[in-house]
Amino acid sequence: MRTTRVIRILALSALAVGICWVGWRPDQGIPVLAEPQVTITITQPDGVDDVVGEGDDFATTVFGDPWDMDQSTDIPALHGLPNGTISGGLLYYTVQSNPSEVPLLFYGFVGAMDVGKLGVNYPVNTDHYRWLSFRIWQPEGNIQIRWHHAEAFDPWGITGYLSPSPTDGWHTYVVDLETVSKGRGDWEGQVLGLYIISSAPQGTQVKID
Ligand SMILES: [Ca+2]
Ligand SMILES: [Ca+2]
Repeated sequence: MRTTRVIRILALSALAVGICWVGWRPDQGIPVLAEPQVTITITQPDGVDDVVGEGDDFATTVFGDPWDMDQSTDIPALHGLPNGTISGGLLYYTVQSNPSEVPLLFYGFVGAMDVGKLGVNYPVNTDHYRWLSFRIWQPEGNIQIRWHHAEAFDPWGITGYLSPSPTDGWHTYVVDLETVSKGRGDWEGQVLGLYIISSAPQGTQVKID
């Protein structure tokens, strides 16, 4: 779903306003007219039922396929989530004895053919993409984001537990990966692997929209 007033899609996005400004200085001796000051009043958007366009979302821009959990190809590397399924626009999984790792972007296998939507083929430029937003239903436990800088586990980084802690109901997290509290590493350089980590008691069922 591409609603924009309420963030529903899973997206790693750039939030940047680029301003290109070209100026010049007139040659001396050429008169310059003084323009009266102009006051601009913005009447729309006014904060009521506003709809704004989507930003530059990594999966949409790079893969042409947003992480909206509408296709099985959204999370192709479900080997990291053996009980995961995608159905009806949602990703479902059940936490096992270890935390569940949702591979939004899998870095690839060293020594194997790198084919398809792998991080080694399509790394995330952290100078451009820094916000991760996702809607998740996880009744308890904790959630972290982990990333990898090579076609291997090392080097890697991870956030601290996201706030607020998950509760019984849907919640949309919007994480600034550059400034969020880290458990290790920094959001920098090229990122080849990106995971959502669900820590919860074994048997906890989780949904991501
Ligand atoms: Ca999709
Ligand atoms: Ca969805």
